[in-house]
This record gives sequence, C-alpha cells and structure tokens, in this order.
Amino acid sequence: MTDHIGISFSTGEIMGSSIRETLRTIGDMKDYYRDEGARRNLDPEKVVYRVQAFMPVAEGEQGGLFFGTTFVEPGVVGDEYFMTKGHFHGNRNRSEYYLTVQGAGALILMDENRRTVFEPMRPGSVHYIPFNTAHRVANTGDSVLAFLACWPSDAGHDYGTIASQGFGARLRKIKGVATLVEEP
Ligand code: M6P
Ligand code: ZN
Repeated sequence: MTDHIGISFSTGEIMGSSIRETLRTIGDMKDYYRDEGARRNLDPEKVVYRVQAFMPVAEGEQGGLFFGTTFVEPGVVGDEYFMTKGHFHGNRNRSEYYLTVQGAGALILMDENRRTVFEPMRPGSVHYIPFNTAHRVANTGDSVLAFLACWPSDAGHDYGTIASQGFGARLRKIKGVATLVEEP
C-alpha cells in the first residue's frame, strides 16, 4: 500500500513522511534570468521556490503518477519575476496538470517551434500542459504562489534544452504590468 498523505487546500502544503522537498535558491538559478548581473547582486541563499513531491514509484517507472506542490516566492531579478527553471519532459509525449492554490502568477508554455504563450494563474485555475510543451511558472503577485502538479512517473525533466536555448519569451514586469516579451 502507498503511504498516506494529506493536503491543505488553503496553502497547498502536503503532509506525509514520504514527501521529498527540493529548494531552488538564487544561487541555483545561474543564467536563467535575462539580467545575470541583477541575479548575482542578490543573496545566493535566498529561496526562489520550494517543491514538495510525492513519488510512490521510482522515477522513470512506467504507469505511475507523481504529485506535488510548488511554492514560488514573490520577487524579481531585474524586471523578471521569480520563476521556476522550467522544463520539457524527457519523454516528450507526456502531459501534466497544474492547479493554482494561492497567489497570482503565470504559466508560460512553449511549443517545439518556440511559440510562447502564458495563462494567468489564480486560486482555482486548472492548467493542462500538453505533451511536447515546455512549462515554467512565474509569480506575478506580492505573496507566495502555490500550485499543485500531477505528472506521469516516466515523464522525466529535460532542463538542458531550456538552459541552452531558454524560452521564446520572458515574462517581465514593465511599468508594473506582467508583459511577455519575445527573446531575440
Ligand atoms: C511542478 C512539477 C515538477 C517540477 C516543479 C518545479 O511541481 O512540474 O515536476 O519539478 O514544478 O519546476 P522545475 O522542475 O521546472 O524547476
Ligand atoms: Zn513537467
């Protein structure tokens, strides 16, 4: 039998002894932001986001589902919102759900032709991430953004493509407004 886990619908926090936690700090986000100088001027220990994951089968195994919550802190690096690294699935034909619990943000989606769009995230919004689509979340609000995710255990994370080529556009805070700006 799988372990018992529980979730707070108000915060998104998952409770259970088998939950794995990952922290991503400013120091972990080298070269992810447009303004690398602005990133270097911030405290490298500052947390950008935290991921809780419930993984009842081994990563890479077929047929299972993983479940997790991501908490993205409010903030900017230069004029770019605090965000997740973003990834394609290693197995490109795997999809995912994101569901917003608290805060305000944007789900940035990029297809294989680098066409990039975003969907606003607010409490209760449900987002289907189709296969072949890179996904990243930015916190556009002043408080923590929390969203649930559910993805196949054999999806895998391809960070390399994003690390080398980035997304086709960046979500920037321009005159106080979240604006998707195409990258050259
Ligand atoms: C969601 C899921 C996870 C992912 C996490 C953080 O919880 O999509 O698979 O790891 O967000 O996103 P990233 O891996 O892009 O940093
Ligand atoms: Zn994913």
